[in-house]
Amino acid sequence: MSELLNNQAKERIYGARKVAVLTGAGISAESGIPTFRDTDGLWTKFSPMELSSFEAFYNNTAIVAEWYKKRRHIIEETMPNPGHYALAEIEKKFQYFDIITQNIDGLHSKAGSNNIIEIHGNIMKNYCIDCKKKYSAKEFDTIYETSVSHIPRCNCGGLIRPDVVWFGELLPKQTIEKAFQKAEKADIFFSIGTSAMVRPASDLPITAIQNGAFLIEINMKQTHLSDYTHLQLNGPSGKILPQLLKEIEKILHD
Ligand code: BV8
Ligand code: ZN
Repeated sequence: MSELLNNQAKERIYGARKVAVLTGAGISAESGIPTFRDTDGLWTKFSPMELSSFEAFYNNTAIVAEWYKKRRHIIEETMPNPGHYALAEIEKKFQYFDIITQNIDGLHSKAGSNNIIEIHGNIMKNYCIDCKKKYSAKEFDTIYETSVSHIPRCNCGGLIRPDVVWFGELLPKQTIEKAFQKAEKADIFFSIGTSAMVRPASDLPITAIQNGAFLIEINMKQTHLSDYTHLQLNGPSGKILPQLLKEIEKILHD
């Protein structure tokens, strides 16, 4: 495989102290988790608004609860892929390295990454919409299986929902503020496996370049972001990231 990085990228990596990464569903595709918009994506069967919104949950609780339970069971069986593991290694090469992920699958921490900002939440966590009591995935499943018509309710009577950010919901204030701070200060910003269509996540790479970052995109194809990037690496992240790790090691050890 020819070298991924051009001289400009090598220089920027050599001098970088702060690196931030935005990941999307594409980085988990090679772990077997369907993305959202690809042809075999989750949303080909349902539209996002039908399932990933509070209204959908409130009006079709059993359907939405089942959809998340099904997705979670797929996720519980999946392992990180070489792309996740390579990122966990690349983290060690820089003084400051943060992963801002749109994914709710927890695969970055399973792969050993430390500084992870889950801006859309985590599918393993659940809480009561009334009293905010937290419920583990296991507790949720038990309540779901034993509840009347699979409407998962807290002992206070409130509905139990997944701790994820739905369309039309605000992202947790501290979490998104921290993500924008990382983007503002980044010397290098990677956008990996995201169609860059969902806001405010998709504003992060733009914020990074507006503050002088070198923007590298890793994706199978062009996205909304591609015209703004300094370097486009096209291909599966599970293949590109291990190669990128080798090239970064070479730059920083030479
Ligand atoms: C907000 C958690 C303020 C849940 C997710 C109209 C009405 C209501 C809202 C809006 C509106 N217009 C705009 C908005 C704002 C809205 C938005 O951006 N909508 C878009 C669709 C236009 N955003 C929000 O609502 C956010 N909140 O703004 O609050 C507000 C309030 C009210 C009204 C307006 C604003 C909340 C957004 C969070 C939604 N929750 N997830 C769950 O997962 O179930 S979003 C969900 O979809 C994911 O988390 C992810 O963020 C997004 C999917 O995007 P990607 O990760 O990029 O995945 P995708 O499949 O699209 O792309 C995969 C990419 O990978 C592709 O490019 C592919 O080429 C590439 N790829 C595939 N394989 C590989 C690969 N690359 C490399 N290697 C591979 N192997
Ligand atoms: Zn409750």
